[in-house]
Amino acid sequence: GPDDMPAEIWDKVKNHPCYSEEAHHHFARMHVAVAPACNIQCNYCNRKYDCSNESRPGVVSQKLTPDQAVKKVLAVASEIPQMTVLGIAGPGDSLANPKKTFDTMRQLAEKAPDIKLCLSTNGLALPDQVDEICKYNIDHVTITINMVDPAVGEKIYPWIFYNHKRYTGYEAARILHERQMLGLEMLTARGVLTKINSVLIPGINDEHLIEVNREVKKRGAFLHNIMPLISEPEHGTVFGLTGQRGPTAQELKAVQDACMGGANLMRHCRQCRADAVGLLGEDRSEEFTLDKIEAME
Ligand code: CLF
Ligand code: SF4
Repeated sequence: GPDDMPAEIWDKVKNHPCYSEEAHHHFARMHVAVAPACNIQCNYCNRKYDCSNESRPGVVSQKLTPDQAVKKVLAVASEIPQMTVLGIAGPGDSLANPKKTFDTMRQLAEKAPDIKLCLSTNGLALPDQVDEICKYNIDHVTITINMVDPAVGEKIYPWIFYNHKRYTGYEAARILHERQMLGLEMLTARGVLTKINSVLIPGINDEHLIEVNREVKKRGAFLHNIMPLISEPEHGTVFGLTGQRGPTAQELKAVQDACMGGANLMRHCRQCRADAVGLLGEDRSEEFTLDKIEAME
């Protein structure tokens, strides 16, 4: 609340439904699915569906061009006055699609300056994009960080695509880890508020997430959102095929409790889809499909 943080930070969180538990009862966010490509592979992801780093896996969102996305945001903003935040969270990785993501953000910064801009990324491309992020006043960035040790990381990420080259195994996880830490430090230095998402994968990073919490706190992360792996074998992810299960509610709570006293925890995440519209936990995306928006004009 306003009593335990500096005024300029409170100003950024007070009407952001993900960054403030209180705000999520009153303010809505929307996502536009402008970012189809991804530059890494997570073992819990199936590319046919939304990025499960930020969004509910197993959902197919309607992909938009930047111009269609801007139209949609302006239409939603005029229908839902509580809509304060626009996020880009897939269906792939926002920063693996920099032209589409920043074209959307640039237009919105001009046409809808009151809407806060937010994005979510796996962090691999982040250090190269910090200047662009600051240029359009994107002051909320989520990085999905599932490990701070490449030996854990290689069980989660089979490969990354970086500097025109594919890396696998330990080396892939080491590069991803270094880029995530560097990106987080750079955002903190520029005053961008950061949230860290971690996917809790029983038997792989459950105990390790305490160390993740410690390391991201040290680098200035504002919030840590520990989310349960949603394992859906029918969607054919690697973890689905190996029988990797998600955590029980008690296991999730135990890891969150073990992290108390470290970076502040977000506990009200609803694992939104990449084209979500409305209050957290509410889904009004069907009211704002492209054909309906065109009919509103
Ligand atoms: Fe979207 Fe994410 Fe921004 Fe929020 S969602 S990009 S920070 S505006 Fe929020 Fe949804 Fe959880 Fe994400 S409840 S999945 S944390
Ligand atoms: Fe899938 Fe997201 Fe991982 Fe990319 S970052 S592989 S879209 S879960």
